[in-house]
Amino acid sequence: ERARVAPGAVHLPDWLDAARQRELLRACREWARPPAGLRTVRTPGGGAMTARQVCLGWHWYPYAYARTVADGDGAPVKPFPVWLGELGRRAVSDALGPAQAEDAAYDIALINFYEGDARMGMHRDADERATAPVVSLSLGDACVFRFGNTRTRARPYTDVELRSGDLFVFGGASRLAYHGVPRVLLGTAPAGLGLTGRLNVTLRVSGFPD
Ligand code: MD3
Ligand code: FE
Repeated sequence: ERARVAPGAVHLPDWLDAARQRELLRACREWARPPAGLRTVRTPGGGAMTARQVCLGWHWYPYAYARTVADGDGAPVKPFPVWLGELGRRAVSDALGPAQAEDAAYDIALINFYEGDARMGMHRDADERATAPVVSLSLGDACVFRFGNTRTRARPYTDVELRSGDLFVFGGASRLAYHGVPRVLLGTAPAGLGLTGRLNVTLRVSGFPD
């Protein structure tokens, strides 16, 4: 059942059926291959993200976007497929209504692979220029997703369990809220999927010129 976690933040559990989850996983595994494949993201402070990432359309590195894998093998970033943009608009339409989906031209996908004790600290996604909703799709092991507020990475926040197949859309006032993944619930992936660990796909509108 759908749940509105905050204004503009809508959770639709089990939005992708088992067959669509398998299709999306298969695509993610192809995108993860080099060149411009899965990489470890290093932060300017000398740390590294524990989730590994691959990007489509635009390559994210802390804290900007580029067309090549500036912090990896230097290859051009893989193209953002048309079908993924259609999936994004369908997601926004189902979560927020068709009017919100109309001119959402999705052109960035960030795919995070969580293995072992990978997590993601509280942060805001503020490197895009457009204000269109962010679409999040989860595959594999469930996680604790922490949805915070727009002022501080600390409380108040709401913890929500995200499971394989879940859709979460973050628009309006929620677009700039702090959020993170304090833990992955290892071994909770659906038996038929063939994934150990967790994978999250976010779709974004860059607002950058081509
Ligand atoms: C709320 N990913 O890629 S998905 C990220 O599960 C990111 O890998 C997490 O945070 C993950 O930046 C969380 C939920 C999510 C994604 C983007 C958001 C929540 C968001 C952007 C704005 C507000
Ligand atoms: Fe984020």
